[in-house]
Amino acid sequence: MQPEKNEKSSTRKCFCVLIYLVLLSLASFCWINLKRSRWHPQLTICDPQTKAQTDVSVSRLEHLPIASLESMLYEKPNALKPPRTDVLMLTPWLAPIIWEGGFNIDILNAQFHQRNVHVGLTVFAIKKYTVFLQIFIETAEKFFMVGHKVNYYVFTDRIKDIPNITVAEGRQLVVLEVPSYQRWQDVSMRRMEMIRDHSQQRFINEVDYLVCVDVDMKFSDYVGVEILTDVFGTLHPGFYGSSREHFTFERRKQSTACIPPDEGDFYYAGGYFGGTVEEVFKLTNFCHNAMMTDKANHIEAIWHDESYLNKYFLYHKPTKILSPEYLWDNNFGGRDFLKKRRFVAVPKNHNAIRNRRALNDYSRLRAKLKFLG
Ligand code: 48C
Repeated sequence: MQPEKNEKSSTRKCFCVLIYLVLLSLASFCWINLKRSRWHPQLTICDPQTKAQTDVSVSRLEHLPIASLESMLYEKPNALKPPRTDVLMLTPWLAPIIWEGGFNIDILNAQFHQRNVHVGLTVFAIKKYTVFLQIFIETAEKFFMVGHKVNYYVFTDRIKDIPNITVAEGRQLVVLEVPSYQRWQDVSMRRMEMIRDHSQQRFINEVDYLVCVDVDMKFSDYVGVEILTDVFGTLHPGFYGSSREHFTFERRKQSTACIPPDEGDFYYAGGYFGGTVEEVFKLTNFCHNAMMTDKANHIEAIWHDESYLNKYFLYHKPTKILSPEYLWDNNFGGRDFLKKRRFVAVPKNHNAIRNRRALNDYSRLRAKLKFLG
């Protein structure tokens, strides 16, 4: 009995040792993989679930296009010497302010051509303002986003008064028929609603960026892809040097456009804003809804759509700001800091326009100029 019993116990011992060795090798195999995976994520990991996730994320990244520019020669930027010291080049929230000398257009054009960017330029020519379209489009052909794809979106109530202008290759003139309003203030304010609705119905499928401007203007120097960003505003030419309390914000608490006297970064012009279609949709939707709330409460902000735009930009900061180079009135004359006048007001023949708006504008601009000293 004894030898048999010994034999059984030695077999049992061998079996236990074998199990122990298998478990040890399995544990060490997992430990090594876990350790190595920390440094080489593409390696397979014990847990099949984690492996699947890793594979997916790697494959999604692999399909990203590699953004690379062709070699080009230009002056080296100097990390210790800013291109300009006479003007503010960057806001406290790190949004560039766009001035001549502050950017290299060749680099920017290469970047935006690589993205095959398509830009929409919206302009409203309601009632007698159709008279401004010929100069507006002709000068845009010469100076606006030259070499890039551009859609001119002309909103009008007078289709037959739209001049027949042939635009260059890669550009198209789209005429959008919209209703007019009796009051010039309503014509101006309803632009927000119309840009919002058309952004949703059409622009989102046709262009990447929108630039939304007044029509009684002309381009007089280059306006290019340097202005493109998520969302931008433009410094009003009458207030770039004003202190905050001199900004003509809406101050009545009853209005949705109200800005308290101790708030405000800059005074933005109502006639020049833009950005991606998505961001312009959000901006115009906010402004339109704010206007409708005020209308229901029988109040209208002091400077109409411009007041609501300034309220929006106070709490939804622009990611770029255009300098007064991008919106100027030659009646103000020149300034040392104004190296370029890219987009300027067209002298209004009040009789031709027969619209109180022009006269009001003039008295308004004169009233504002007193702050310039
Ligand atoms: O198209 C019209 N028709 C009008 O009767 C009144 C305004 N407008 C649009 O709103 C034009 O696009 C104007 O440029 C804009 C309001 N802006 C101005 O009148 C001055 N540029 C401030």
